[in-house]
Amino acid sequence: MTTRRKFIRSAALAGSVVITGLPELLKASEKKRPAVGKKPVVVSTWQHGLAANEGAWKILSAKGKALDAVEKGVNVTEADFTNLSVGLGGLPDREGKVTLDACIMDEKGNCGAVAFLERIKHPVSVARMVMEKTPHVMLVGKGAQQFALKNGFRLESKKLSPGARKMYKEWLKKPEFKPVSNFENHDTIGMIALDANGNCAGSCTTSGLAFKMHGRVGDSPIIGASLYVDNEVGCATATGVGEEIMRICGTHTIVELMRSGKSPMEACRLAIERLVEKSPKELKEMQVGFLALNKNGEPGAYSLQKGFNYAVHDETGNKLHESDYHFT
Ligand code: SD4
Repeated sequence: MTTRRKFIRSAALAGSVVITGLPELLKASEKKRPAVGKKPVVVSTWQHGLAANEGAWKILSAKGKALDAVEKGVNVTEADFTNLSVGLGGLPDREGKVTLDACIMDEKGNCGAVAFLERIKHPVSVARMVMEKTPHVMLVGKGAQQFALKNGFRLESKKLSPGARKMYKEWLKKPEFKPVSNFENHDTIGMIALDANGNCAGSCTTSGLAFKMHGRVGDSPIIGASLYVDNEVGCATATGVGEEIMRICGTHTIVELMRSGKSPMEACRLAIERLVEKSPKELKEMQVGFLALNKNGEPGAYSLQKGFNYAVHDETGNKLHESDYHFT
């Protein structure tokens, strides 16, 4: 028997307006719902998403779980020591320390996160362990590191990557903090996926804003800000200036907009508009990019500024797309 909840959901996914609960209309609306054709599919932020998607696709194409795909996918980016915005190769804070933030969420609403974590190569995998092995959602700093070490992770070197060392030295000549619009076309990686069984999951991992204050944590480990998954509706992830994303609980807002019938792109656009409307800050120099995926496997994105791109891998291949944006 179809419940009212399922009816609202199917109408929302079909992009139609819910007018009445008549059983006849209900059937018609369910028939009109687009075939769930594009699954599995994985979507991730920025150009580095292309390589990460390949990692995720190995799992998705073998009918594996979205949760495994979003962990293994972003592990590829975390392991790339030349990447200046994700993992231990990332740019440090103003004290020269690389501090990592990450989170993960599955189709059942389970979630885990780590923040302000030092010297661990795969923060997203520690986040998954927090989700699976503890009664908590988030561990931070020393406690997160101790938990990781107790659970088989290795303490890595304190040394900055060559690229990060060079940029940090440069920055020290005139040390002022200014969030940049986007950095060499890559930044935080957020990944969202729908697997062959129709389940969603997502992950997000970053070294955070370059040259931030020591102890600063952004949106990336915050469920509802950088990442949100609701298996009835879809999922969303975020990149950019975390302080702005947190202010509007960005990805939770997007998932709720999709629940009420908006397409992923519309939902991301409305969230960007909300952010512009609510922010007390001058946003012209800042970047925020939102990325969403609904249960039909339809992705969508929107950003504050030009330049945000995202990678989509489905059965037709792995391609980079440019996002539409607010400030023209
Ligand atoms: C943060 N959202 O720490 C992350 C990093 C990022 O542009 O995406 N920077 O705020």
